[in-house]
Amino acid sequence: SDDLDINGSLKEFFLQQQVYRAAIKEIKTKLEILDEEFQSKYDHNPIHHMEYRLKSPQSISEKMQKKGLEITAENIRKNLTDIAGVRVICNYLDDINRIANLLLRQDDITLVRKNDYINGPKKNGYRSLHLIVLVPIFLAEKTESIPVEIQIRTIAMDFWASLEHQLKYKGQNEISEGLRERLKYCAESITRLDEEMQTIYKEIKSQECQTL
Ligand code: 0O2
Repeated sequence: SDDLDINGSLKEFFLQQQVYRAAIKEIKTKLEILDEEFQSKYDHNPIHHMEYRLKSPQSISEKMQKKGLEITAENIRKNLTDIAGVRVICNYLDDINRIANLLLRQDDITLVRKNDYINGPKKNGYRSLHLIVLVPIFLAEKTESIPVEIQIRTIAMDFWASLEHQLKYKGQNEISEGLRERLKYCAESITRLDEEMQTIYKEIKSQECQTL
């Protein structure tokens, strides 16, 4: 019947989606375990919250077109490393590297690429730590290494990135040079806030240690 007449590549695409969803679950669980350990050992949660997304078929095909590649299951798998996306929003600046390093030292995680937009922010002021990692997914008949893009940032960086993303995509026109400068200035103010909040946190913690 028509219902069973799924064409080969579409079927493969749905099967792929399932492994990308599994990869998100694996990363999510690993990060939750680390966060819970920190909570019980140090009474501190490095992670404020996490967000997850599977790239939509429409954005997959847009990105493939931009790269000038034919849309086949194999090409997608080989060329797109951000189909599975996890965003980790941390409380403090130091939590970002702490979380990244603890994840990367796990035996089954392979780092493919690290983009440190915190030590080297983008020209527009964007800051975040981006990791592309491979995580093994154990299926019935084989094991697949699946790429996941992990964006790690503070609450403050996330606030800026969310609003900047909306402004960029909402407006019909290009953002003027003057407004771009002002957005960048906001990003710099946020950097100072993040540093100050980190310092305040450390001072409070060290006072607590002295009174114990
Ligand atoms: P979406 O909708 O978030 O998925 P790539 O473009 O991924 O092949 P690149 O340049 O290495 O290659 O990627 P990058 O810059 O490391 O990471 C891309 C993702 O980071 C973007 O995903 C955004 O989520 C985020 N990002 C990067 N730059 C900016 C920025 O200037 N502002 C904001 N708000 N977010 C940014 P996508 O695919 O663009 O979109």
